[in-house]
Amino acid sequence: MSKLRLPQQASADTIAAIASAQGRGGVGIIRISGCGLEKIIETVVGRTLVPRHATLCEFSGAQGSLIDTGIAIFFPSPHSYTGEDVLELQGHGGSAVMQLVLNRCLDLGARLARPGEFTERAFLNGKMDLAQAESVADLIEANTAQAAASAARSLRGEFSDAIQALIDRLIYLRMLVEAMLDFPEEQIDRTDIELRNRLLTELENSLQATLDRAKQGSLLREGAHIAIVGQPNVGKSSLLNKLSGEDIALVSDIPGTTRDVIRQAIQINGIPLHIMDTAGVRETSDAVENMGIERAKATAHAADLVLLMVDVTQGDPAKNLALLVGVPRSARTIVVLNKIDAGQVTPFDTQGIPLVCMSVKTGQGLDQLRGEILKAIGWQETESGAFMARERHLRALYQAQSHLFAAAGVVAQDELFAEELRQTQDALSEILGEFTPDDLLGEVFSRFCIGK
Ligand SMILES: Nc1nc2c(ncn2[C@@H]2O[C@H](COP(=O)(O)OP(=O)(O)OP(=O)(O)O)[C@@H](O)[C@H]2O)c(=O)[nH]1
Ligand SMILES: [Mg+2]
Repeated sequence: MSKLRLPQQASADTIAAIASAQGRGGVGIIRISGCGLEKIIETVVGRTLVPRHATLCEFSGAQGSLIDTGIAIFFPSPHSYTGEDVLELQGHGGSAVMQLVLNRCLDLGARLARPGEFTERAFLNGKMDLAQAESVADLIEANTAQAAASAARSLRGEFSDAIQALIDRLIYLRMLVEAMLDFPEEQIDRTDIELRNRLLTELENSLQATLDRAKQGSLLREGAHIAIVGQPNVGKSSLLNKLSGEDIALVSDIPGTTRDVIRQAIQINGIPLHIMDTAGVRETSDAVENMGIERAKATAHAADLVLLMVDVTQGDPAKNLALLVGVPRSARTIVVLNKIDAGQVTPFDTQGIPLVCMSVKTGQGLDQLRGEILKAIGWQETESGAFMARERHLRALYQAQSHLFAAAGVVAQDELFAEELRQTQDALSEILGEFTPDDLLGEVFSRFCIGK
């Protein structure tokens, strides 16, 4: 188990990595962290560095040969990213030149950093909590402006502060209850119960608000998988092309055009969505088409959301609902009635499934479909913005919520009440990484890129 620690400069070996992206770039950065930077500064930079000042210098190789001219910045502990002594060497961003500078640092005693090791050290040295450390990776990986904004908020500590505020309130409530446990002769009275209930309700509301923002962040991070299914020729591939704004899937008036699942990543309001166009489902003796139809069914089965596409010009729309047989109830569905430019919409019972009438050809109803998709996957614009939350955070928040719920059932039983509150606090503390199994830390940081 790891607990936030104070900087432990003396025990850390020196790690080095290319921190800038691979390939060619205007500038490349080598980052080195740990003890023993003096030798690298002396040998590679050859100058005394004023803390946190950019110094133009020549980076030297073995026997003093010139590798590059660049900028060196020294951040002495504890005022650095990792909390240790950190040296940044900014040179020309070519892969050969970067590798030469890195190799020189490795020759002088540094070792190559593991993925995420700089941030792991920042966490272990108390520079940031675990939720903030995770948001570093999320910010780097963010593909949309909204995802980046919510990761930046989490990195600044907004998510952690919300969790800490919940923990502080819990501690106050636990203090009240545990004081009673210390004096068993004191009888709990009605005002105590009222106070406990009031504080519990406040806690429940704040936890719910945090959970709502975290769920939105999780959507921004993970997105959703959406399958377009329906009979042949209803316009599924046309819809994929329309939503993505690209001519990706073949479209023709020959039923059975699409055979395989065609995947495309798009975004609506910054939410990453993975759209899957599938083969039209029908009875056929064509073996290859049947394979495609099986894939279509499996895709619908695994999706978070199914767009059941129906052609207004083709027979009884209600019959299409039979295609949903086998799709699990957890997958949400929208019936998309297409080609309203070419036929009359006859009202039919969608069995409670939301219905969008549209024309892929003219674009009519497309914005309504986008809105229904966002609604179906649970996206709500929160005024205060989403927290970039991960599955692990959501699990912990749900766990905290269930203990808080259990606490509400035992308000008058001091010991049980205290125990539920303790477990609520433990679940929340796990988000910040206060008591975190080491294998979880390994899992979190191994997904980072090298040099971060
Ligand atoms: N009038 C009209 N035609 C459309 C519309 N959407 C698609 N089509 C036409 O319908 C035909 C079939 O379109 P596709 O997108 O290939 O249909 P599909 O559902 O992918 O068909 P399969 O791949 O065979 O299952 C094409 O000729 C399209 O141009 C629409 O909104 N209005
Ligand atoms: Mg198709």
